[in-house]
Amino acid sequence: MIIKPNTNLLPQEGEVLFFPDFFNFEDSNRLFKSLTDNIEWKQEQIKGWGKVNPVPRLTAWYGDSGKTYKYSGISHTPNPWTKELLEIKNKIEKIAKVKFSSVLLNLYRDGKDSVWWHSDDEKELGTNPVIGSVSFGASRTFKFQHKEDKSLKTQVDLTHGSFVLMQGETQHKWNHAILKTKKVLLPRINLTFRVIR
Ligand SMILES: O=C(O)CCC(=O)C(=O)O
Ligand SMILES: [Mn+2]
Repeated sequence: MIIKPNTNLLPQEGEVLFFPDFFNFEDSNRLFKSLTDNIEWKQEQIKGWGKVNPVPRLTAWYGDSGKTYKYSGISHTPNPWTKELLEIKNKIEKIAKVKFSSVLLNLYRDGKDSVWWHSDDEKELGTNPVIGSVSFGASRTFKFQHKEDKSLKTQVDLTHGSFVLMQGETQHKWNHAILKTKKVLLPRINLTFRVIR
């Protein structure tokens, strides 16, 4: 499917705008390599049903000092912004028209890594949060499903250098996921920029 930049992927209740090739190929390659090498990637553990399991991806948290954030039961204290992260943040803020205070990074080592159905509706993000999502590396399918009417679904392939802006009621009305796939053998990095109140 060819998607026009700046059109809403959701049929109702929320806005998800997709910008493929937001970063050109050369910048995308450079940023993918420097994030792979220089971010402090961590293997977090997640507790549930009396068990402790590794989160199925590596993660890192960067942002303004003093903004801690709970995600999947884990409390994160951010690392300070790096030059590359500020470069990405400055570029997407021109479109998002907000100042992001933090970023959660995910490194999916291959198709076995994933993020299960959820929405980013933690109270620290406030009502109708604006979330800017940037992807580098292997393409992965980003799926949406409406929280009440589960027959409402949509999806988009998040390609190298693409940008997704999620806003309005998106996080309150829709869940999203990156599901496991046998087809992807290469790594992907995703950055979700957030405004923590
Ligand atoms: O990897 C992605 O594109 C999505 C990541 C995500 O939903 C999250 O970290 O909250
Ligand atoms: Mn999310």
